[in-house]
Amino acid sequence: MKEEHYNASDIQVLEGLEAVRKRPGMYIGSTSSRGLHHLVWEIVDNAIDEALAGYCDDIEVIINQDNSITVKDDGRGIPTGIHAKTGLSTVETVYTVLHAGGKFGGGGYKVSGGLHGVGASVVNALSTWVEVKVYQDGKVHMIRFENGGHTVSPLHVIDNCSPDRTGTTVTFKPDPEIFTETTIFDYEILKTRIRELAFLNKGLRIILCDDRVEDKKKEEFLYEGGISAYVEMLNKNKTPIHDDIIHLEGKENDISLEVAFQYNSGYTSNIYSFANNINTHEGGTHEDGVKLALTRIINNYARKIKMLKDNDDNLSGEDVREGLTMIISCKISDPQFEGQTKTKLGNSEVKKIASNVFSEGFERFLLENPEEAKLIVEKAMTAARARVAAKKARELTRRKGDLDVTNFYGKLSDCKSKDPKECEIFLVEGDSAGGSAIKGRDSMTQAILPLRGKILNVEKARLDRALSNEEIKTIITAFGTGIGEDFNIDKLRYNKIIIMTDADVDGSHIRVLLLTLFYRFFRPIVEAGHVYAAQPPLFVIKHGKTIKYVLNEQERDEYLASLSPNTRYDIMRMKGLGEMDAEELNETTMDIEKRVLRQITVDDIVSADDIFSKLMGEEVEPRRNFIEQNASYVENLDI
Ligand code: 28F
Repeated sequence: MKEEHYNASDIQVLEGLEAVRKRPGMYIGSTSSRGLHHLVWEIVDNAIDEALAGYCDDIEVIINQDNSITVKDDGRGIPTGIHAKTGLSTVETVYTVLHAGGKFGGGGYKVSGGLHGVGASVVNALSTWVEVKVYQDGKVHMIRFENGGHTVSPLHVIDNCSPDRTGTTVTFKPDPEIFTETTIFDYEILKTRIRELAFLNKGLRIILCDDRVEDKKKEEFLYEGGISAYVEMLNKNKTPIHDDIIHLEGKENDISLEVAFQYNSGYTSNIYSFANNINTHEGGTHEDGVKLALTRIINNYARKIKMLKDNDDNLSGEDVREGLTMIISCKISDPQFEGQTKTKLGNSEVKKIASNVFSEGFERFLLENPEEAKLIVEKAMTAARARVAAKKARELTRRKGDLDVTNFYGKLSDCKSKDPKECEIFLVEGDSAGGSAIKGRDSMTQAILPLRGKILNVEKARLDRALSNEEIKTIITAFGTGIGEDFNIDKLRYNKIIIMTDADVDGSHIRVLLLTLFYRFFRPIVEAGHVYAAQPPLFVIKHGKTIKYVLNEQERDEYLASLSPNTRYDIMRMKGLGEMDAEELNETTMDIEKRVLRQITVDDIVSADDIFSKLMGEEVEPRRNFIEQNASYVENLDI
């Protein structure tokens, strides 16, 4: 190893980045696929900051063939001069000193998200190599780091460029020693977040390229309409009840708030909020302020135009949010993220500001658009009547034992343990599979709920109608969380909810109906990752005395290839859960040690909502298009 002369700042640099390599989870959440993709967001956030500062219009993200990532922006370019404090170039400082990223130093602030905004130096620490090019003053400056952030070639000019070209290009290769689960980037994950960032930053063009595939994939995301375009996309398969997408924005002492929304004829509420471009899944003060104002304004207006009589009860928050698609975007200099997954905005001063900004804009909209206003109030009042009806029906699903016991307990074979952390419930299609599951299960921790009838399609139903469906009532009672206004995830009686249906068309239909129910009425359960799909085997291969169950074609072919050519295999396609006896069902699909479960997540709010609306919604056209476009992907369609 050649003689290294480290000065004080070198040692501080190495200790800083070494700390990141020792405990990467502290800086990027985890070293799973999620953490891997987080590296991209750290770099993209820096480019977005440059766009927010008004100096960059185009960002490009390229997945290179070796799964390194290149991010380009056409901003000012990271300053190439010497950084006063470190004696290094600013570029080298930003990439080697932890927390040096803070773009505008003390004065300004980083508005884009990122986990604690430690940014570029963390990416450097967790990469086998990083190359930064800065286009400035007609020159291309380059610096290269290797092995977790060591500068191997300090910033130097490598080329000329046109004098008016400025910007920053960063290429990095995540370190496989850190990202042991995977270092392969997922195009859909990158696409989802990039599209969301384009919605949240109107007018910003972000291009995503995948150079790993033959016909190099390239998609451009640019929404002049910003979050109004987001609402338009979310409502594209629904029936709006008023034409315009309402767009409100305002700013009070350094906090800016933007809201876009449109009511549709559906019954569900799709409100998504963001703080500094981060998806605040758990809500927070921005969302609370808007919701409070929405309820107050609609009640005031309804009373003013005498649609609500003096002795009528107020419309509830749930009533005024029925059929509402809304995006809330807040930009704030010192965001406090709270909650289980750090996705709840905690700044208390935001609530009043959000309420003021929203009230002022929405009151004006209602006064200027009496027709739309009337439609919105009418919808809320219909929802209120249904809510009252649902309240009566809901009493029946409360798990206080006052339910008619035979009806409920005849259906659920509960587990002995009462500790939710270890219990799981299987929702099983049909009585015969239900019977085998009850016989084959571990009765200490596994509950079985056989589903006899079809689950109602709740995409098109209000809660009161959903509660009239026996299967749904039984499911709600079994979960123990209550539903609607009473919903409380802390009362969930099972850690895992496992949908166990056949791989055929009927089974898939029941699974989608259940997922629609969960997505519409139990979304926090899905977002917390409690919902799974069991993977019953598709084939059984018998040769000699060996019986091998495999999940799908790929596993079948891999297994067959592993057998010596002279063994005579016969392969049988499993007909369904009902065909397996208790032993087999347990062995292949239920036993915690042997089974394969697929966790259901709602990461992509746009496509999840999109798919449910298309497949389960009112409009036939979008459903036909979706099926035509996706028919080629369907395998094992078993009519
Ligand atoms: C592909 C990733 O990282 N873009 C960036 C800039 C621009 C400036 C900057 C960045 C100043 C003192 C920290 C330029 N001119 N894309 C990027 N573009 N950082 S990162 O400044 C760095 C700060 O220390 C910039 C004038 N002001 C800021």
